[in-house]
Amino acid sequence: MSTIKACIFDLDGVIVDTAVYHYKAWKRLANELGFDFTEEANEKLKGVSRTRSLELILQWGGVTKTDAEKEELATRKNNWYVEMISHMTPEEILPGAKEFLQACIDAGIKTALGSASKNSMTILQKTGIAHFFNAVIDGNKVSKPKPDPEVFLKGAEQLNIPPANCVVFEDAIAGVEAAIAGGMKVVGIGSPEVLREANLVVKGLDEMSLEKLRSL
Ligand code: B16
Ligand code: MG
Repeated sequence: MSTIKACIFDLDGVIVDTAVYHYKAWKRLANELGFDFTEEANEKLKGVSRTRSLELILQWGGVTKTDAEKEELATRKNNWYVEMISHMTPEEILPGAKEFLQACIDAGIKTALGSASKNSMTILQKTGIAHFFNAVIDGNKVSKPKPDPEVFLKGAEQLNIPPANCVVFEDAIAGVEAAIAGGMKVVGIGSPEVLREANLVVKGLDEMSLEKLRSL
């Protein structure tokens, strides 16, 4: 057992739930292109980058687009999404997130954000939680999407903590895989049947404690 010196948190699905906003924006785009997009399909996009999400949606709709058209479509979706998250409030922080972040800080454990979203800073600012993180690594700072460990390794590097002393909190399978590939422990947020590879799975950060963290 190695000492836990840092916790790295995914954003969407762990600290806040912006999946509904992503869903509304992707659905609007799909409808404009002439096909539907279900909430079930949206589940498959959790933790997946914007570019990859668009590719999958076009594939599901049986539509082919050029690279330039894809860029325009991704921008169109993002503009709708950004408009929606600009109205986010501190009430949208998931139960237990702030309390667990504060418990980590009080215990001298460093904290970082490790998210695929290029809109992370807007979300952190609108919900008033930017000050809880010693480092923020988001979609603007990485070139390889999860399950590549780049986002978490950069977080550990910025915190100056070896990966073996870090714990990642993730709700997506690709994120759990990324943490493991980076040599870190991982707490899955969601269902144990889905996040099988995680060292521990809880329903939300309201179920986390320093005792559980130390037992990993
Ligand atoms: P953006 P996470 C991910 O956030 C979302 O789960 C995923 O649905 C989204 O496509 C991705 O961010 C990119 O977001 O379009 O804002 O750059 O779970 O890694 O915090
Ligand atoms: Mg997530």
